[in-house]
Amino acid sequence: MSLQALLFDVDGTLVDTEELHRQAFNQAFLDYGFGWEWDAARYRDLLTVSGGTARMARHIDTIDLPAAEKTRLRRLIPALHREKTRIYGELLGSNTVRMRPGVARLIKQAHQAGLRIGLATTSSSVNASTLVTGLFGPNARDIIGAIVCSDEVSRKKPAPDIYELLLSMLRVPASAAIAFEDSANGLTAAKAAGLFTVVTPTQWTRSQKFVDADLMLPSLGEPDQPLDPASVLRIGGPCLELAMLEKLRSPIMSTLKLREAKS
Ligand code: XBP
Ligand code: MG
Repeated sequence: MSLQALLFDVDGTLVDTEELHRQAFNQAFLDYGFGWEWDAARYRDLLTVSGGTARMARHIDTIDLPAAEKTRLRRLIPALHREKTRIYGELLGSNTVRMRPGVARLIKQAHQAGLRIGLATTSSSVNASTLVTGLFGPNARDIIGAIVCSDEVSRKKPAPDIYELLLSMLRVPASAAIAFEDSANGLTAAKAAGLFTVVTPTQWTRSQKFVDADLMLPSLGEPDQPLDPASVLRIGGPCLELAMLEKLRSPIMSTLKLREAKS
């Protein structure tokens, strides 16, 4: 079935925002008088947990405190996450956030070719709408056909729910769409939804395992920011173009990839 939609994860794929999230978490901890500071290494570990509230719960689980104190702190998570989200919104407003290499170019190519574009994020809807308006302007929804956020599904990534809902909102079968992700949880979610998935990790997720990625690239590249020789060989050009995707996702290419992986 011909390609009808491109589905992008947000944090780490559309834009590299995890540093701003990390700063927002740390500022919220400070505002609450907690002596917690997530440095880059700690945040990289905690990013294996999807969703800020679950991430904070995991942190509480790992610190050495009496059970009653942990219970008290867990009760504060919703308020703490609202504070973090407020601060993150301010950081989005005071920092220039650009799409990762090749993303704006590929979305434009796809939109002009009549494909539908969807966003699927584990982040909260208030973050996603602030970001999308900042990136695509007031007419963002002319380009982005649907956005699904964590608060709209019962199970976050790595469950497929977010991608299944996005596909149904775009009225596209999984066989006619391609997902773009940066994390192992996101890849698992997309594959469980039956999607051909391109993974472009960031410094925050590079050490994660991407076992069944259909295509791994450092980024989507740009004509003036060509990819590394191995990636160029894999996709047949200096950066990922819409025209390449049809061929790359064909069953023949998948078989060849399988053979390459086994050799
Ligand atoms: C990334 C996440 C989010 C953000 C933090 O989402 O896992 O939790 O790190 O945002 P995705 P929240 O890569 O799926 O876009 O604090 O709002 O969860
Ligand atoms: Mg992500």
